Amino acid sequence: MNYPLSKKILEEIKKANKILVNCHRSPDADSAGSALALYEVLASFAKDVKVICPDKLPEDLKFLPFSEKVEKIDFEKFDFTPYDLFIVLDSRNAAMVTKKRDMPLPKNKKIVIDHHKTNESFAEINLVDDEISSTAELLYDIFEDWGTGVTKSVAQNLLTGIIADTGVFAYSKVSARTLQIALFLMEKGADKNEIILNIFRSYPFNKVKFWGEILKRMEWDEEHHFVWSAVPYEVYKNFDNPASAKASAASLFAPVIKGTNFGMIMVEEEKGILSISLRGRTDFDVSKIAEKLGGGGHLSAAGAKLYEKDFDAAVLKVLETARKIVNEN
Ligand SMILES: [Mn+2]
Repeated sequence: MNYPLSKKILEEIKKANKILVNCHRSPDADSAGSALALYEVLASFAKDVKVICPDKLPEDLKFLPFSEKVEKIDFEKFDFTPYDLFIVLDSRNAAMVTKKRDMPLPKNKKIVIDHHKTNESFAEINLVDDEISSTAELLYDIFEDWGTGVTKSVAQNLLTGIIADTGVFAYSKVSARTLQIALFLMEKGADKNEIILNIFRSYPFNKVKFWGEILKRMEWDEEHHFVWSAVPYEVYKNFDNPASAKASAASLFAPVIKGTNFGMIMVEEEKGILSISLRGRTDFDVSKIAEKLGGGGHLSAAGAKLYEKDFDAAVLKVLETARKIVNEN
């Protein structure tokens, strides 16, 4: 038994007939892979399962088995009343689930399964393990606790979540156990090459060109040991609003510069909304900065959104917050 709560979660699932599973806003590979793996397992228990998301699943995740099951919904309009249980995956708070800033979650019984350090434990049952690489790895352990067999498609969905959330097994939360699980999933038929090709080698050309803008604007704060770049909406929109360009640029360029502890990529993705991705290079905890800005995340990968009309003021606020936290640590 990996988690004492696994049994309690299974009991709630057994009692339920109609179950909702979510993908979080701007769904990433861990969110979608986890949701679709859980979808398949719950369906194999003869449950009526629906996977809901406040955004559309991005094209580059359509290779995932059962990806057609992800349904974009508006949380303000969707009828939650027929559902007995809502299982919330890979989401640290309500806003990440609904994409609305101040909307409470529906009243359905909820279970949270997550690996974000800053998870707000907002359900009746909360299984949060911030020592684990990904929600997909956590789900693998839960399935093992349940004694559920892993099909080829469950293996593919889980391995996708693990590979994506670990930057191909590079990040610090990758343990020997993570690698053992990956080995087992590949033995079950998961196709590592297909995952790498789709997640790390299928960037649209406009996205890569946009990264050029990010790099061109990158600054080095030598005193506080970080790099940062900020792109206003007027520039972003000229590149046809490339999806998740900021997060992937952050993973690629923010934590790789000698002499720094971390990097921050800021993109005004909607007019008046500055979206920030932070990535750590050393053991400096970037989630502290994200939390101060109203966001959250992990030790070496975190994010936040600032709702601030003036772009320069928003950027300044991020820089001042970062410098303050660096000085305090
Ligand atoms: Mn995740």
